[in-house]
Amino acid sequence: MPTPKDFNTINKQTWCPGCGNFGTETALKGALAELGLNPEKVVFVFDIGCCGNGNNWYRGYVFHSLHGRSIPAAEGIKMANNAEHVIVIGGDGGLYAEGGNHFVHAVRRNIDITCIVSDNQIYGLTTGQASPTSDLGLKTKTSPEGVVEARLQPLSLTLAISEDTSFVARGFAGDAPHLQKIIVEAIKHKGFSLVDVLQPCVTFNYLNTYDWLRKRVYKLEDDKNYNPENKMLALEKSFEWPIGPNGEGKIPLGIFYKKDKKSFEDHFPQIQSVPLYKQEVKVPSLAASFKEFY
Ligand SMILES: Cc1ncc(C[n+]2csc(CCOP(=O)(O)OP(=O)(O)O)c2C)c(N)n1
Ligand SMILES: [Mg+2]
Repeated sequence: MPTPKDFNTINKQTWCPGCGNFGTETALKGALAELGLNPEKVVFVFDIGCCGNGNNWYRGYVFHSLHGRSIPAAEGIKMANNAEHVIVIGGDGGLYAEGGNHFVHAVRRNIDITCIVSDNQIYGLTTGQASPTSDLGLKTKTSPEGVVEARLQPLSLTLAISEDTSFVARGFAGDAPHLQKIIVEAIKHKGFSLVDVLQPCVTFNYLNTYDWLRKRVYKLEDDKNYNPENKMLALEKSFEWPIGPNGEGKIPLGIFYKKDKKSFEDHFPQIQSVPLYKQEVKVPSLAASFKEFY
């Protein structure tokens, strides 16, 4: 049986003490071990950012992409080898801003990738600029008077993208056991799964701290009437977010929406029994065509 430690490398993390990435790492490695997966069955595709630096501390097949380009890399990997689990780990900047276009189309495509967003509501690695999920009024290096743009609601966006949105969830890095349960379900889910993780950035985001989040989060599943198959209810819940100068309001956590749908790679009969990378590729000789240009 694999253990979370099997996913460790010999390197030591350089995240700031208390960084939310530690909670997410504990939950994700715990989820993989709980699912009985060995490192050679998993491909981690990291975006750029503090979260992306995890590429040094996760054992498995690991790819470190460009900023905002982790999703297309992951899609290519999944199509080349649909037998393995592909997990994207990126930031709110990389996945909702620079890579927002790729994110939208991967959701629409419903390709079988687990997408874990380290949502610290700021650009961490570049030392604190506003991101699409920064709260109104947050003072950063790019918003010295406070953010004036409306916050992107990533869960609402994902639910609204198309009929093929199939798994939308949110966890909190300060509650790793709960986050682990969500990630287990996300990895088991066939199709694109979003796990937005609220992750305090203890160095640059002075507003959305562990205390601030702890006071506001609650679990959807605590309400026995919550039905994660009801898309309109999920959409309504996805807009719940604290507003106003004192951050009045609550933040739901858990699986907002889940629906079984055919995933992108399942539409291709050619790769159902043998993954593409194992198939013999017959490359026709181009010599005759090139002769025309001699
Ligand atoms: C195409 C491109 N644009 C900008 C950068 C500079 N850059 C590196 S990390 C980063 C911010 C990362 O923020 P986020 O994605 O939220 O990750 P975090 O560091 O917060 O985990 C930026 C803008 C880059 N490396 N590549
Ligand atoms: Mg960030």
